Amino acid sequence: ELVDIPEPPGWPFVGNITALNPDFPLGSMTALADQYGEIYRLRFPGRSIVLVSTHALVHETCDEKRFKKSVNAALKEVRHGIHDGLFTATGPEEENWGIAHRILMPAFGPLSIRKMYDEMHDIASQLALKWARYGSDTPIMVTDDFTRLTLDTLALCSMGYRFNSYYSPIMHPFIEAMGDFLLEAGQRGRRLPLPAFMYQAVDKKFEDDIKVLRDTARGVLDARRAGNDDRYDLLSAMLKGRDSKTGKKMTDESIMDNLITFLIAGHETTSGLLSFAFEQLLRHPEAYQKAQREVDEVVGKGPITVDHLSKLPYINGVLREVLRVNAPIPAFTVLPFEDEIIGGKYKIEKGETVINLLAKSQLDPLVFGDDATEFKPERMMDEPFDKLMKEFPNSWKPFGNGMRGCIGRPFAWQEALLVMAMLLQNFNFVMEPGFSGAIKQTLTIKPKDMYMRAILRDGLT
Ligand code: MNH
Repeated sequence: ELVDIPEPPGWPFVGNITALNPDFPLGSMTALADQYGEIYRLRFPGRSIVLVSTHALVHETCDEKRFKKSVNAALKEVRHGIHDGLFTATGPEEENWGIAHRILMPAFGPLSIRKMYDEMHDIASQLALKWARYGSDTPIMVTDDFTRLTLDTLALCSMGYRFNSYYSPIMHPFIEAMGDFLLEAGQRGRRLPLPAFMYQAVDKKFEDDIKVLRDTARGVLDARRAGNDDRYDLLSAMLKGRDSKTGKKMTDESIMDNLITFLIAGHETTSGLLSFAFEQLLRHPEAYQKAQREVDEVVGKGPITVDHLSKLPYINGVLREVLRVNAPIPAFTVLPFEDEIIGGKYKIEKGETVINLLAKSQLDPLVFGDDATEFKPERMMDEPFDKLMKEFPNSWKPFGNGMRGCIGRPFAWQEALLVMAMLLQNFNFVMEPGFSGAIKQTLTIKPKDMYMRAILRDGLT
């Protein structure tokens, strides 16, 4: 028996557009889920979306035989700048996606990422040095400094480029252009239908920002080709790699698309993960103590090596639990190849966008119990985590799904473990009073206006 999917009442012409707070659409989406339940539909001019909030329904839409990634309205705008790069490609029907995917999978494998350890360590120690120099009286804008860290790490490890962001209040022109480009891409989807000339100035700026991104990538690529250095990074993997299936190499355009893609896809997400991790540890002193004790026991006072990182089971649990309760990408979108029925009773039409609301489904009490909303790193340590993945596949999806899942996961994991270990080893942290717990949403989410202070434990190691 089919059941109608609930729909909040809308307005003529604009439908449910006013149901979403433009500054924090996620908040509106979860509130509507609380009101309407496991599934509901929103209608906008010319399209509709279905939002699902339970593990059972998300599990169904993760079936890649029935559903595929949907390049949503914001991602379509991002395509103006990075085309069919890995993140924004529609799927295997775009040949460049497959070529890049096959060439880059090994380059993002754990063994290749290990080779990037020294450069990750370089950027992480610069952050520790900066915070040590601040002294314990200076409130640290946590998310901004983590974003400098993740951007500088990505640029160095992907193409040997140094943004040197830490000591500059003005971001590097590339970073500035990237931020403005992403902001405008998000805003275009909400444009009022005014005559084109009204948007001339913002459109020009959009094109100019894209030019800065591409000119920078082109410059790095040309310089690498002209030089004869033999460094290993993602750029060299792309320049040298040949696709096992088609025998083709990546084109220069595709290499540039993907260089920019890594910076876009990898910086806010990892920065959000680290920021939420410190928020949670500071809210849960017991977890904080355990994490710090683990670093003291495993690493002690000396330098952190890549081998230490595989011996931090509790911090692994912390990071996974943070991604469960505060996924930086709190939803991902798919669409059905054909008309579909999910949950045995809800009909979704071919091509209609389905939003998997991780911010709800990853808190499903049927999977995580009555304490599903609480932060408990123990439940995400290796053994219970492996059990969870077997018992409830697709209950933890912060890296997305299947072949369109995150290619940068080992990169992000190594970086996050290293930074957690280094900061806990060297500092004690306190939350600066006044933090409201609010969230800032762009393409990702992160804590809004969170400041903390860093107190050196001994000297810096
Ligand atoms: Mn990442 C895809 C989350 C770090 C590069 N990433 C995805 C998706 C999610 C995601 C979710 C799927 C999006 C979708 O279905 O539309 N990514 C994360 C998180 C972190 C992260 C939570 C850190 C924590 N990602 C990184 C890093 C890089 C990266 C670091 C690059 C170095 N991610 C990608 C790319 C894709 C992706 C590239 C697209 C892969 C594909 O579709 O082929």
